[in-house]
Amino acid sequence: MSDAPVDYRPMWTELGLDLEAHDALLGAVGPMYANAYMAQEGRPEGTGYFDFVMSEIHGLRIKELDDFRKAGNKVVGTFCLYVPEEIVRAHGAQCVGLCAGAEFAYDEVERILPRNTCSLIKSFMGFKLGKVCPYMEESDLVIGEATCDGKKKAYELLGELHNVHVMELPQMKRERDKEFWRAEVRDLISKLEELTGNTMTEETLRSAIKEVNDKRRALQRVWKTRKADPVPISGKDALLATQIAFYDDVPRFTQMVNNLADEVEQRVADGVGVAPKGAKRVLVTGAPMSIPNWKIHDIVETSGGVIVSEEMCTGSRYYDKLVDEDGATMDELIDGIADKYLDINCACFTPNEGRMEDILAMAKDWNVDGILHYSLQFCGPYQIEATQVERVAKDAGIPILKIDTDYSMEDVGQLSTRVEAFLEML
Ligand code: BJ8
Repeated sequence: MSDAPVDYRPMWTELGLDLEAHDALLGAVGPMYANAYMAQEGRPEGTGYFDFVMSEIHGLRIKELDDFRKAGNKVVGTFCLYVPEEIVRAHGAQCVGLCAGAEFAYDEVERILPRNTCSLIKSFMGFKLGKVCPYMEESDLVIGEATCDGKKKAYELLGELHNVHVMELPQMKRERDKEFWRAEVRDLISKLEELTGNTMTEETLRSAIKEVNDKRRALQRVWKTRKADPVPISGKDALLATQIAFYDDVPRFTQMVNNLADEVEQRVADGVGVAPKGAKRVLVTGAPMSIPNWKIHDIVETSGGVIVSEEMCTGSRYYDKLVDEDGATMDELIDGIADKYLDINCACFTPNEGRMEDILAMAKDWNVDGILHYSLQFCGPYQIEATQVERVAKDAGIPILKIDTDYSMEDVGQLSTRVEAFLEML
């Protein structure tokens, strides 16, 4: 067998990517990854799988999805945690997370979106307009969700360029909101039946629930080891695991994360860490961080601190709760899925007391020295909710640092100074 690198360019061309722009994107992400990840010392060996997945992010995984589609199956792209992966998989389709974490084609984006739009929205529109995201182009359907106003309106524009279905999401969590959301999940089932030509059965649904729960259980195992001091895995690697969880093959990813969990559990037993015992322990909370957004973790962990937990959609909100596997009927299973997803504590909800409770519980259980609240500029929900997070943290006697940023690297120097001062003060 030849070890010559595979040429994915014909596949990218077939997908309609702009090869020159795509080269520029990959040319930027590679060094970012090397700087942030390969420079770390004492990483668990199991993180080698993430290095491999990242090296093939637009290669092997896209080829797998491409082959899957060419065999007559469907791929569904999502931007938010509220879209139930179980329902997608129970229709024989695969689900990939699309949230983009880098600035791209902003000139084009700012022709259709206001400049003061959050980086996350600008990024996904930029990836679409710049024709650089093979995951988007492999998606037969993109499922959006009515969370914040910016996303809602951006999906209308995206809908002019791609096949988009938007799920309506209540903004509160009362009994009648729950009923509404359960109906919305059932509408999604009809939509997916139409897309895939497959009818979900109790058996396919049970199996999908179990598979996705297994993925969450594996991530929970790694998360729990981060309670130890010294901490056996960096926050950066733990964040990467969650980011990859959104698009990797589910059973393979679960297996690899369970292997990593075996290793980091052993590290805890042996007292082996990636940071010295006593390093300042930080909980990060706020908006999600999509690949290749590793900015905050990198700053904290190169400033001598260590991130031990993420209360965010690329963190605990993704894996801390499981879907009920014991529903006796198809309806009970579907309701169990709807209820689990509505229980995610996104700042788009009012009130959002559950998030405050989660932050405080996590701060205690992971024994944190301080909290870092992360918001993207122009994100009303998280920037405003930061006031409440600050209040509950202060009431509990936990120091907190609030950071508002974007995807550019221009403020790294200034943020590093603030983070260093914060860590020193802890
Ligand atoms: S469940 S956090 S993934 S909506 S940063 S686009 S809120 S203006 S991302 Fe999110 Fe789902 Fe909630 Fe999670 Fe709007 Fe804010 Fe931008 Fe945001």
